[in-house]
Amino acid sequence: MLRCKSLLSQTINKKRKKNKSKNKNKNSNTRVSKKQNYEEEEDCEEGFNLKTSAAPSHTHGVQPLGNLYINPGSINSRNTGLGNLQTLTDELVLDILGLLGGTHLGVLATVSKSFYVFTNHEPLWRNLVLENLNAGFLYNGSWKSTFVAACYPSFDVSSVGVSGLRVSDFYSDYLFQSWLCANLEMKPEWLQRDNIIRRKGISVEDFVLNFEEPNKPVLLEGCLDNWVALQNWDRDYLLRLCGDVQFAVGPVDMKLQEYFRYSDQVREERPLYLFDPKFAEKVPKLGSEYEVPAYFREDLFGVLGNERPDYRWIIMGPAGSGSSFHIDPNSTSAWNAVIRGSKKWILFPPDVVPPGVHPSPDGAEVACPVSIIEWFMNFYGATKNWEKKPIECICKAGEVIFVPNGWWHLVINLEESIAITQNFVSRRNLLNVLDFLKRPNANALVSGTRDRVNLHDKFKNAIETSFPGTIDQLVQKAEEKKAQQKQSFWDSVTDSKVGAFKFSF
Ligand SMILES: O=C(O)CCC(=O)C(=O)O
Repeated sequence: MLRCKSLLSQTINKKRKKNKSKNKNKNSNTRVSKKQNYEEEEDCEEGFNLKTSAAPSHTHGVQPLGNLYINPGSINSRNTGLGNLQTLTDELVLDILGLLGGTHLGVLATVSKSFYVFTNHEPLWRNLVLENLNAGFLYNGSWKSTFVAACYPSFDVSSVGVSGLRVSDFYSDYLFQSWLCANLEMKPEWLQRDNIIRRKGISVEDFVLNFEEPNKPVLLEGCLDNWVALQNWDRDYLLRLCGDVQFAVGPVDMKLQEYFRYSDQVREERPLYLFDPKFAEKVPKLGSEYEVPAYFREDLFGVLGNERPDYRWIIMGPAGSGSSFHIDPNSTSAWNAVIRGSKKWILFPPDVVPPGVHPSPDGAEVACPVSIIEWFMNFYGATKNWEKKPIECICKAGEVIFVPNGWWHLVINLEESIAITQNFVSRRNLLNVLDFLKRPNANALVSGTRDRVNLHDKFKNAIETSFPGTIDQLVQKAEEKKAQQKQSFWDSVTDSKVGAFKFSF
């Protein structure tokens, strides 16, 4: 195997040079020409830049499938090394390998170059770690070595290079794309559009009238100026305060110090994100070092006391982490305050499903690209011609974004970031939330609480008790507004003077 490694890397180096000179003179828009110079180059064609950090990239030399056709005489060792399994798609091969434990993956890796590449696919090892080592693990440069170090402490993982062997003739779009998405920098054109309304120092009435009532996003500046968190919350402070406290990180709990160890080393397509709804109970000082901005103080779920669904989260993650397209839970609105770092936001109104996003008819599930960066690569361009342009911005430390209910949103951290977000229900949104909680599939839709089916009745009763008559008043107001809207529509279509469309037979 070692002899093999040195031969292979020579071949790769030669090929890399050849491809580079070819590409310079070509302006094809196929996937192949975009990506063929991927191997540890800083720049890809067409403005793609690869990350420059020293973290290993675990490519094993996988090339996009199109390169097979421009490398005459090349045989795809992906197929020869899989034997009869070669007819399966890459996803299926990986699904099957996902059923195996670490030992069997390790044995299979010795079967052929193809099995070596597939069994070293990092997400397989990530799943093994997250599923089997949820009592704690120390990230060790790669998920595979993390798993091996935890399961076989006597084995010296440092003796095996983390980036592993390189295979010269393995072609797979699926595996290549996974590697590319983990290593791609955000393109400047993905960050340029900034069309959100920004406001500083507006009154609560102004906010309600111009943004909350019409359900429109706004970026608020200057309203965190007196937050202690804005002064204090950096890594050193947080490590001193709660370095050994466990926070929710994806499907596992991790000590903050271990999460930072992971996020310092990691370079993967979907970095684990620290997103903890119980942070203020775990570390009360964190809860006391910020306050809800005046615009969002009416929070009617509060009437449920301890039975309210999860509503506040501390969020931390490295560059590239974030939240893929979703609508916020239970039809609530939200605010998100950046304390450190910066976040790119893309928001679509409730009646526009973003490109590349496919919600199920009942809204309970959403199919979307594997990662945020994949969405940018494959779908961001489509928003240029989309019927309703998204609202976009970069939200920086000290700024807060208001996310109105029902809006689709995607967020990616442009640098290591720390934020607080809260979801809330005010009078402006109460009827929407009650309607949502009453849907026939509430059991699948409602989230953040165990008692999903009964939440509607509990909430409605608690509101009736704390604010008698409020729901009736809101219903009446909503009906009046609807009637008014109907009226003004008919006024406009029947009044030829206003120049609107007029019926004629
Ligand atoms: O990653 C983030 O900061 C955004 C979080 C978010 O979208 C949400 O809480 O709904």
